[in-house]
Amino acid sequence: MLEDLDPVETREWRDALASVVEFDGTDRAGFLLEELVSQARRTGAPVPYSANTPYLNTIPPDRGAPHPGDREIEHRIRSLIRWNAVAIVLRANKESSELGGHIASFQSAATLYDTGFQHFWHAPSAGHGGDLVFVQGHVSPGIYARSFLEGRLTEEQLLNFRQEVGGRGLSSYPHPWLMPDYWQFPTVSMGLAPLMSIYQARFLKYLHARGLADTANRHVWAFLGDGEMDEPESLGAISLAGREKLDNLIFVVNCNLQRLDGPVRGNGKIIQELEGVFRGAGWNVIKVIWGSGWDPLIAADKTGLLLKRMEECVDGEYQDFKSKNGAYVRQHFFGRYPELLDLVANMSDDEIWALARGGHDPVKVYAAYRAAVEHTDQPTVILAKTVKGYGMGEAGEGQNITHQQKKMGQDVLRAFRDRFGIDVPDERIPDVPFLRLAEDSRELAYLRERRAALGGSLPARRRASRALPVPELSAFEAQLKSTGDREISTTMAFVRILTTLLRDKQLGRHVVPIVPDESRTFGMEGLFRQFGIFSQVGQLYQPEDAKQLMYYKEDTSGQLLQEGINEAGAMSSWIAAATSYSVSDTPMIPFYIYYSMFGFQRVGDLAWAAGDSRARGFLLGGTAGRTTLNGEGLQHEDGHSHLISATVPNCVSYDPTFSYEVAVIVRDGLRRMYAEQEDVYYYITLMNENYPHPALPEGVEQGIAAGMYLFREGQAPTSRRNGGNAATKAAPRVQLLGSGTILREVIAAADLLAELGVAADVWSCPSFTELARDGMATDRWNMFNPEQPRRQSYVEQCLAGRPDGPVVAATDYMRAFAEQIRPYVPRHFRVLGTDGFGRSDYRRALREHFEVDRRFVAVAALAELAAEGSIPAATVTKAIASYGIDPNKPNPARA
Ligand SMILES: Cc1ncc(C[n+]2csc(CCOP(=O)(O)OP(=O)(O)O)c2C)c(N)n1
Ligand SMILES: [Mg+2]
Repeated sequence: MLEDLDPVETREWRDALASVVEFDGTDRAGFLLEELVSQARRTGAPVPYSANTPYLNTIPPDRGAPHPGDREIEHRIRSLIRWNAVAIVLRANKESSELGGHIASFQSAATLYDTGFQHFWHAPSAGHGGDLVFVQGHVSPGIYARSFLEGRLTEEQLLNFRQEVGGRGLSSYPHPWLMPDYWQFPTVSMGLAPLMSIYQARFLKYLHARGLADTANRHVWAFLGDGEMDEPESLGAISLAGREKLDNLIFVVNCNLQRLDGPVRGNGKIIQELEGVFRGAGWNVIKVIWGSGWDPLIAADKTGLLLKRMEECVDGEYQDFKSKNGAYVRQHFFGRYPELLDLVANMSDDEIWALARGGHDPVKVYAAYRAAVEHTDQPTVILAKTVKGYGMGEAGEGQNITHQQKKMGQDVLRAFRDRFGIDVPDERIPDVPFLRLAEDSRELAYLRERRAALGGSLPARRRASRALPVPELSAFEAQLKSTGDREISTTMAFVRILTTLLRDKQLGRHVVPIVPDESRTFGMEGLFRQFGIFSQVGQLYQPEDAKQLMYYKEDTSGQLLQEGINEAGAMSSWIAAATSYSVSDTPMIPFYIYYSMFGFQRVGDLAWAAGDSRARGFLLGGTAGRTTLNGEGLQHEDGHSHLISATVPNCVSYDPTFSYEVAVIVRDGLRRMYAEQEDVYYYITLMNENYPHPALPEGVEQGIAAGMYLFREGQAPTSRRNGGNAATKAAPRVQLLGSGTILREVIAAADLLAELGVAADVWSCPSFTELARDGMATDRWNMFNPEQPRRQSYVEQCLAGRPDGPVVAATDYMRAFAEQIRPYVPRHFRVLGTDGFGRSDYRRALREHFEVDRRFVAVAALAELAAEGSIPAATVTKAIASYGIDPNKPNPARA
């Protein structure tokens, strides 16, 4: 702090400012100050930068929009909701605390939600597409409590809170998978809601700009915890929201100063910290710190001492005050300075205790929300200060233990009842009854009138939208033909399929290509000019490559979403597009293509949330395969994304080899997701290795989709060993399975085996994961139907038609990928795969290193034939030697 060298002069400047404010208003005052600051900076005066404003409400008392509701009625409604929310958790934990649930978080946020429900959030209705509300996961009891009052949920459902098996109860947290007509957004994995909500808001702008849906009056509201803001994902995309001027986005951060273990910022102030961060990112920040009761005290604070006290207290102290009582606040907050004690001298301890925080004051919250929805050109964050466990008294108010508190004793419940004026007689307190509003009550009429005015009840989720006309497979004719000698990659095949879809008269508009700064990697730069890159401001510069055919074109109606180096953001962008059928009744077909290594393992939690969200769309893992993307090394070469994708129950994944397989899979995905409206999404790996592609064999489409088809039948060789007497002694035979580029090694292995007199049938297996899922389902059916004829899994059906002999599978993924089908292979079965860290080298060297090239496939087949007794073990030894394989080479899984 600089010293005040001339207090009289200082006073003159202050007075001058005060008179400007009085006669010309605050805007003029702000203008003059900016001029002065700018002038001072030019002279080199040290003008310190501060991203913060004083620790006061952003909206002064006389500036806020007045609350239009009946505050008494609203208070009574809110009190009942508070009670029922407590009852839901207490009753779920009556017998044992096995089920859990949270009380304190909702109690701190009740006014924040209620104000939205009563006055702001539109349900989808005529003339309004509906606002999108991301509810903080663990406040779900509060939301159920309101739905109960509205008559949308039964007492039985409340009693079954967190008992979701069999669909009888209410889900612990917001899960569209479990309550598909109710919850829109899964939020409880902290940090995902802030990230996903930003992209939902941006996608609404995209739909509007492209003329696909009118989203102009819709807002996205994300309710977040102050502790949750510590997740990197929470803040990771806020600069995008600022840059893109997402004025349809409102964050409400419930600053109850606590997280699970203790204070969020005991030694600092979370509100001030977040204010600085969001202002720096270009957001409109509205702080709602003090309730109306503080207004006269702040107005009377002529010396600024009250503000000084407010600013010097850290959150740890503020939390402590609210865990005590009015006398304690008088002594420890006001008591620091005698003048402040004077300020509250005529207030009782109870009155001091009743000085509420801004987030508990409907008037302050309403004014903030109104200002937020009216603000243009910037997203808004509302930082609302509250008390965690508000009203819970001794059971947890402001206490470090409050987050986990699932019990409230009789005395505490009685105190809670009295504090909120709830009508429950003493003798009924032990039952913690669920309370309804009387049919003829003013409260119920009010509640209904408010929701009717806003278009209906929320939360509500749309399950299905209109079906889209999906093209016939023949639309991808070029991909179904042989490429002859021309060598292409599956990535190139995919880009052509994508281009065909983009040009499709009916479907094209719905296609959303998404890239995280990798278009050139995948040969997609041709799409820039043809379809444009979405930008809300168009292109304010002439691109450097403007004269070229495929220049970098940004456009207000661009179709491509270029997300920059930001996989988490791009994935959230994909989720927004993939849920557009539900959120905006506008089915969209997103294709997000990225380095497969930076997909499921990088943003796995978002992939899981996408499953919960019932997202529909395509993920394309480009440059896939541990040995296929060869020069990039250990952190690029993916040999396991298929294992992670298999963990998402409604993710259907494929590892195709040939261009026609990609076409069949994409077309089948379109059919399932956009014609049948199944809630699945597709993960397809694509490779950058070039090779010739054969034509679509006849009748294999279903096999491709199911995950396996006979690609080539092994010729019964006129083997030397059999002396050309194949008719009398059948040649030994194996079944070879493969996927991705390694299928080509498998095909080559069949040729090697033929030279040794072994017949090999070759199967292309585009999805070991789908095969395994079918196998498990069949197995389960058999277990439960012991007296019925046994059903065969699809793998068994395929193999049943083939002569006996061992099975070998090889892929460019870890062994566990193909191992998934072992239970359904009732034969000798050996799996090859790429376990171990990748590294950079030629593909040939890598496939040798990981033991997945044709020679190893052939040796594996021979080894199994020997184990079966069909050939002598010496044949295997001989093959190992003749192929030049070093049997003592280090194990790649450990190297
Ligand atoms: C990614 C993730 N990590 C941890 C948790 C467990 N968790 C649930 S609530 C919570 C504390 C939340 O504190 P805050 O964000 O301040 O919300 P409040 O309850 O105070 O409103 C934690 C740690 C989680 N749900 N998600
Ligand atoms: Mg908190």
